[in-house]
Amino acid sequence: RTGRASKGQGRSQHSGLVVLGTTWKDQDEVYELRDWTRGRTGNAVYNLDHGTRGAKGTLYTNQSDVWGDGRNYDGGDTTSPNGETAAVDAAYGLQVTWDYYAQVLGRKGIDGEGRAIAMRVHYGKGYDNAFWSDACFCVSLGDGKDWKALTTVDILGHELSHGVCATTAKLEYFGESGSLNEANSDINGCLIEYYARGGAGDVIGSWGGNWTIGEQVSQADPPEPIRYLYKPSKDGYSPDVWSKDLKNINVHKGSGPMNRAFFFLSQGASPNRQSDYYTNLLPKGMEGIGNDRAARIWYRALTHYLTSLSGYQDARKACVSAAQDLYGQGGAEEKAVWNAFHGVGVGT
Ligand code: ASN
Ligand code: ZN
Repeated sequence: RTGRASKGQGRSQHSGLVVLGTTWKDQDEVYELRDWTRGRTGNAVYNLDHGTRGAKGTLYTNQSDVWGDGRNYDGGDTTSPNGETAAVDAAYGLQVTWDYYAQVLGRKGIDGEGRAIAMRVHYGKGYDNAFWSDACFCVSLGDGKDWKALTTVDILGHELSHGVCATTAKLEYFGESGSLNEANSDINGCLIEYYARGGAGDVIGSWGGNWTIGEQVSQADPPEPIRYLYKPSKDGYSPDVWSKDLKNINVHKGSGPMNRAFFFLSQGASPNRQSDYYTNLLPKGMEGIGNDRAARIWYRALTHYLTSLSGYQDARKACVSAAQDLYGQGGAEEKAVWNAFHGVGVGT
């Protein structure tokens, strides 16, 4: 390593003021947006400056250890070509994802062995998406056009969790396995947002964790999330319940029933709650087991039982086995798993 680990101050767009792991380079007298406390060779953030090529782009450096301006970059904002603020959000989202995997799930980084991650911001022009790539072990982030900069905690947690899946179950990105791959990313994206902010965000638009993805990048008023885990069909496309047709739909929609099963597993379902949070498939409702236990069950299923072509039935069996391994046979956790899958039409 060259340079000394430092703690910078970040002024993010989506997460307020944050502390960032940075590096002071004595010989160049600059700070780098590289975090030696996470990632064997330092997790780092790079500027693609609206390009789409080049393995990494330019590493962010700064004269001071204060980064970004905290502005709200609406989609289509072209005044921030090299804007550091997107880099702050990218660095922060990676940090909290890294810490969630370490502290909640006992996993060392994305690949399990602490391999460093590159975050590439300002990908393309008005690019309205974000994506993970196995080839570069990196995440690429657009500035958005219809959406705001795609650098929120839930979206970064989603993309980085594709890297976790790629180094564990390796769920193939089509059919039911692809839907489970997407669900793994949505589930962990939400859990990471809760981990970072606590649980006060149930109401869309308020600060805190919630069971939607992408509510912060919406430019609508009130905000319209990209996906709803508690009731996937609220997006107008995704099914709430499994069916045999599911294997033929887009993986970002086929993820719906698994997302909802996970919501029930964590939060339960009660006939007394608003109908969006309930299903007639669970006429008496069910008890949830909370985020941490649900997270550990899903993660054990992903790392010990699911394989590249697993589908929904396999996911149910995997979660039952994982719950038994972690919490004992016939316990409340195992029961919650059976109920949660039953609530989306998988198993009895
Ligand atoms: N943001 C999308 C995802 O992570 C990008 C894609 O469809 N590949 O699933
Ligand atoms: Zn995805």
